[in-house]
Amino acid sequence: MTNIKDSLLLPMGTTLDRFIMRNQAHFPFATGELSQLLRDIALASKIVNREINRAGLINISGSVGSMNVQGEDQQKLDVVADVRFTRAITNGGEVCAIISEEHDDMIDTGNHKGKYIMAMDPLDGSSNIDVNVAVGTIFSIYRRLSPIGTPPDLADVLQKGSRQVAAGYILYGSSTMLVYTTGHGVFGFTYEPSLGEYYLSHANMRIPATGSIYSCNEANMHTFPEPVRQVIDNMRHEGASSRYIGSFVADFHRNLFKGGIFMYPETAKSPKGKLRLMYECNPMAFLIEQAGGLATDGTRRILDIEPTNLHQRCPLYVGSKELVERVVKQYELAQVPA
Ligand code: P6P
Repeated sequence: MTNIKDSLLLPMGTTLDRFIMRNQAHFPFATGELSQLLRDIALASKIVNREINRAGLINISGSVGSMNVQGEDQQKLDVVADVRFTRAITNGGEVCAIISEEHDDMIDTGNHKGKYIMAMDPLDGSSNIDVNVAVGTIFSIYRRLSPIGTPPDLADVLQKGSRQVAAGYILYGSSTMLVYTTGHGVFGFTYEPSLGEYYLSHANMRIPATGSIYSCNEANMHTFPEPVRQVIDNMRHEGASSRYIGSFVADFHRNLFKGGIFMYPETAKSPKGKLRLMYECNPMAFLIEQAGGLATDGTRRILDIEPTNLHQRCPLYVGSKELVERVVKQYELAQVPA
């Protein structure tokens, strides 16, 4: 019996639902709404996961033939993911307003008694789906500022990242993982599709203090700011590896485990950087700081940036503390008058 117990009868572990319930006391104003909101996100991710896994079998890959607010070619699965998350979050009733990469304006969900705001990139890296590369969903959650029972306003959704109450991502990769924080550490859950459950697989995730991986699109190297080129040059001389999947969630997730730095500087093509503050940079900055890392735009902590536009972009350097500090140091040196 012992052998069977050692191998076949291992406990399945803690489900996401049970983990959320056990840690509800951590959540500010713990009256269950944030717990329910996290469950709603997990539910939507299970539906999107199923549709991504079938992408090659049903006519859901490729482009819609229209552009999103970013001027990017909208993929069918971008629209599918946006609808699935927006519908699940709206039906859940806890969120009064949503910002989505796929919508020009703030979405008023009609849940005016909802206490929360959500910003999301429903499917980041979606152009990679046709070639079976990992993609992800990124979400960021705030408490509303306007009185409960009234319609949400712009001030509710334009809050700086340090005011987030939760943030996370779902990585649809070789396995599907949901990684999130509520400000009490970072926790990773792996999806068991045969049971339709997320199970706690990585508790209190911490990024190594340094690393030997840098992630950037080296084709833009010649237009990177000098401080960034200096950091990359130094890492190359130290024997670092360049690893860039072109799917932010996947690059971020690898560096979280192995140590490293993801860089998307301002470039000639994206003079303010490419990644969006509200639903890419802020949530990942919250996560990385909770995991012991740092996130900056070169001169400012990402979480301190006061947003002025729903879809504003900013340069992003995020990852191991020692590596991000190198970028900050090089920018400080560049500021020193000759
Ligand atoms: P580039 C995907 O479109 C994305 O938003 C991120 O997932 C990824 O890190 C980045 O853009 C890739 O951009 O300019 O290197 O192709």
